[in-house]
Amino acid sequence: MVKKEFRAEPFPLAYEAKSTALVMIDMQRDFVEPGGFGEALGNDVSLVRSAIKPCEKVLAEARKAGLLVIHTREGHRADLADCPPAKLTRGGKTFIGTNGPMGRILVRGSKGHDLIPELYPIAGEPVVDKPGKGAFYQTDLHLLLQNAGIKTLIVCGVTTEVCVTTTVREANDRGYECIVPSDCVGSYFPEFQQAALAMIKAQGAIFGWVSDSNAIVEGLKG
Ligand code: C5J
Repeated sequence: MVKKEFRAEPFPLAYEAKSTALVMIDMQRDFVEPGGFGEALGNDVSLVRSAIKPCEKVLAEARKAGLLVIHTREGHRADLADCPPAKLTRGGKTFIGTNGPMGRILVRGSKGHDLIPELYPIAGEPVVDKPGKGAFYQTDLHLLLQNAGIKTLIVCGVTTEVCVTTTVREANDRGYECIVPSDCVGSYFPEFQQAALAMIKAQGAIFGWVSDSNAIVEGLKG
């Protein structure tokens, strides 16, 4: 057994490459490119785009180290039958399923629903389509991870306080150890970014560890 470790807070996280996966959460055009869902909600997408380069670095190293890499996409069926009606209208406005500059917002198959070219999956990397914020909710992610013998997750993507931390909480309850590189996750709200990361590692890693892209790359090279 080859145990290595990642530098992290609140303490280093031991891991084995063969039981570690990189999970790239929702790096979709709708969230990180101008004209998508994120911007339709009134957000400045430049704040989440800062995660792209660090994610590229971690993704390249994970591929080199032979880690299982899984990508997720948030989105719905074209008829929105899998979208709770309560989510369709928020604050008197409708976003999900309406037409945006990149097609129907958060609808599978639209341009905005696609993953950004910088972090596009390569052959053999599963893409998990999720109808909710958490990547385990109504998906086969747990099954894929269990069948591959995965115990540790490196979780990157957007947005930190919504889909990333929802997924980390779900993963923690299912027995996975999660490490989140702080520069590989992004939020439209700097104060939420900071608070979400602080919550993960609080109370002796209450639901995970926080690190950064350099520490992950160093750990993988180890
Ligand atoms: C949101 C996500 N923020 N991927 N989705 O609605 O974080």
